[in-house]
Amino acid sequence: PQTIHLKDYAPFPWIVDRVDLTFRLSPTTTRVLARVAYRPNPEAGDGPFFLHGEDLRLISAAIDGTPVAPRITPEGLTCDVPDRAFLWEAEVEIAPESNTALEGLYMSGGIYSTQCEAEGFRKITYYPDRPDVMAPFRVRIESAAPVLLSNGNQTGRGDGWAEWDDPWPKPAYLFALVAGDLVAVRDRFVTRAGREVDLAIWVRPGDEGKCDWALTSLKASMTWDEETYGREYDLDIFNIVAVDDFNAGAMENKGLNIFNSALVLASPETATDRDYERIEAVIAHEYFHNWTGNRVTCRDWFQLCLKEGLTVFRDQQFTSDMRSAPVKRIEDALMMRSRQFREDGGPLAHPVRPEEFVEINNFYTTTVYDKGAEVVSMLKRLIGDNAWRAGCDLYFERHDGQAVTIEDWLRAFADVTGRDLSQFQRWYSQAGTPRLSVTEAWDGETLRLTFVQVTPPTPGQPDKGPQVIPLTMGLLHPDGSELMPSTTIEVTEATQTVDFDGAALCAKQGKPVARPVPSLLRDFSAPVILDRPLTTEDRAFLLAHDTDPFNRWEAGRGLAREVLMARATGTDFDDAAYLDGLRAVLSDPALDPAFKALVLALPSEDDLAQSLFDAGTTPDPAAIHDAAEIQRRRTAEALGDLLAETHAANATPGRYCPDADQAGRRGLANATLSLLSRTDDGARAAAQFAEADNMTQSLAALSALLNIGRGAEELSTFEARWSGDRLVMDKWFALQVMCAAPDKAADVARGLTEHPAFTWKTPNRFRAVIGSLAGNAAGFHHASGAAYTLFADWVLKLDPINPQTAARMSTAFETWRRYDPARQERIRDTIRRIRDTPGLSRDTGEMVERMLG
Ligand code: HT7
Ligand code: ZN
Repeated sequence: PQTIHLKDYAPFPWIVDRVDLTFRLSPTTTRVLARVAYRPNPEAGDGPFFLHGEDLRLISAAIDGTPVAPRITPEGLTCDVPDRAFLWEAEVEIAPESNTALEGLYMSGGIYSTQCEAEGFRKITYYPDRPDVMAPFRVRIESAAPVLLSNGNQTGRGDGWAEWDDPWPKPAYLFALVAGDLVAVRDRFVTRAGREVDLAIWVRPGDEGKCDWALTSLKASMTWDEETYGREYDLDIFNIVAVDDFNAGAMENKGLNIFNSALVLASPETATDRDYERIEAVIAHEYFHNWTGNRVTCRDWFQLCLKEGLTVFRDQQFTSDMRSAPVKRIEDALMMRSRQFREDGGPLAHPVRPEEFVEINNFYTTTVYDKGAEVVSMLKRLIGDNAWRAGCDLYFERHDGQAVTIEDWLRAFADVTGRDLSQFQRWYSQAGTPRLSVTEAWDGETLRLTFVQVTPPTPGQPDKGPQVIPLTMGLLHPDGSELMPSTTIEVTEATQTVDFDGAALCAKQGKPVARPVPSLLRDFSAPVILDRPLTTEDRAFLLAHDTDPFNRWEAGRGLAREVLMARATGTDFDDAAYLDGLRAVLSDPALDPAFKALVLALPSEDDLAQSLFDAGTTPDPAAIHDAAEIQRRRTAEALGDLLAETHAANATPGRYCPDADQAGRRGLANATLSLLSRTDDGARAAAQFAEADNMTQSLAALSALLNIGRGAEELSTFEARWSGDRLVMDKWFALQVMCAAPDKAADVARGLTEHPAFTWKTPNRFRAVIGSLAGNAAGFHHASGAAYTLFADWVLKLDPINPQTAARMSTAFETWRRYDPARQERIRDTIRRIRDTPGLSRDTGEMVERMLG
């Protein structure tokens, strides 16, 4: 397969002035007629007239009405064309019903739907399917289906047809069409400028009652983007459609967002608090793309982080504003460390802006999205809020309607601030997580911090230069008070020292002179690994006194980690400081329940495996699992009464509402319930399951029971009640695999693949069973190797049907080099088995080659 390089970028030699598409829909023989007005691009060099096209049956092609005979290959066609403006017409035939890859035009539960990002439009018609070719689209849909939707505004509707006009030039990846038997839940939004926008959420009949939250979230997003960034909506209609078969979470097609139904539909009985929060965030994310992605788009797919990193950053800001900012920051840091650091430290590491790819779908990664958002966040932190807003305004004003690059993005901020951002740009070009080591020296007066930054080699990048690390920090007096306001220092050198006049700071606060205690990387101000020798006492001190919520949580996390790492490696360790810390946090009435729940949660087993590996120890997944289980029991025994009180006080915060306050209280109650089950034999969990009137409490109770090896009866009750609800049943499938004991996980998953409701071609169901197996760390890495085999068998079965999802699944093996020789050999043989399978897709092929290195 061909590797595409960023350095080879060249503009398309023609400009597209207009696209007119007519669809005659049929499940097996849809006809697509394209009329496209081309003219030579004066800013591009010469080149062949090449149009992308895959799996299309060309019926006819003509230029200015004269039939032509293009040369067709599996990737597209070339044709001799005049050196002037001309009208291209082509008719093709496609079969949406047999499109199981879910790219292009496909059918999901009888509904026609499209997914064109990144390169799906080429499965609909012959076209320059690249993001820098932008054009206005008009669409005519002919079909007996009752609902016919496309981008933009509807301009005509008759019996069996509808016409749509999108006036905003867009790349083909933002094209969308939906047709089928759908019902709308409607609302209206008036923009700041007075534009009246009809909002509609389209769902399968019967799901109308589950759209309120998505609509509420959409209106909140529209208001927030006006207030925070001055960005308004620009069409008269905003449609969202929920479909069941979807490779990802959602898609920001212009004026017609298409969503995985799991990220739209919610009712208290069927969705958890976590689902509500995700729906709110993803609705916002796709809406925010209207400016960051659609109005200003990417020149090429190497620039993907330009829209995704920025839009994730914007949705994170939105969630912080709607809910708790500290809790959101901790959750984002957890996500970075568990997923992105893992990717950055393994064979799939790549820069936020990659420089080569085989299959672009493989680069919709946590590095591009989440590290991309962290890079945006650092930029804002470095230049300050006012310059941030001015730079964004300039970026939108300068590039509206254009397809641009990271250089264009950074230039807006360099121009606004006069700053040289060339070193900052390394965050986009260098892969790997910087490790920042800090040492302290105190001479009775001055506190000297010495920073050393190293970014380890990653595939194709042996040497790295130092990066600009914004390090937000504070200093605490040993009596627990703050000695100075939080400040951000810029670490830019490989080795750098910073001095603080500790004596003067103490004197200024009227305190006796004493060695200050630094609180570093507050608010997780940069995506780095902070290497800092802290004692248990230091951690306990910071947990008790730090005013930065992130670092307070971090200190508690550090205490938990040292206990678990010691236990997992067979070292004696006193957990008194950890338990005292938990006691203090749980008893503090001033702390947010959601924050308490985060402190109570142990680091995940995968996280611990990575920490041990980073510390030079080979992780043993079984020992890590046992260490965590033992600690949960010990915590339950030591804190029993306090946990019980906390559960009782928070479990039923009133009539169900998905807001942050109630969700935080339920989250805390459920964290305590899980611990209490270790000592009450599941009595409270069984009672909660029996009484729960919402999915959050029902599922948490079931999970608590399954985690202690009980809950068989409740599982059956749950199945009987929810067998008709596909989204709830996904939870039922996933929970059983996630909570299975390590030696049973593969068998549980295998058993579920034989369940009549295991509709494996639906990505949500596949992920619920097979994806969850990889999420059960001790089960996945069980020494028998049974889970590796089962997992690979299913990836191989899915691959010819849906390569995109299969490739993504295969990344479960990316950590294989962490483990002992026996496991390494097993996993390597499994990856090789996948690689050597005849007919393997380009998607999965690229992933396994990269993992083998
Ligand atoms: N921009 C979208 C990314 C995407 C995608 C969505 C659905 C199916 C396949 C997809 N491939 C890429 C979603 C987003 O980030 O907003
Ligand atoms: Zn996005």
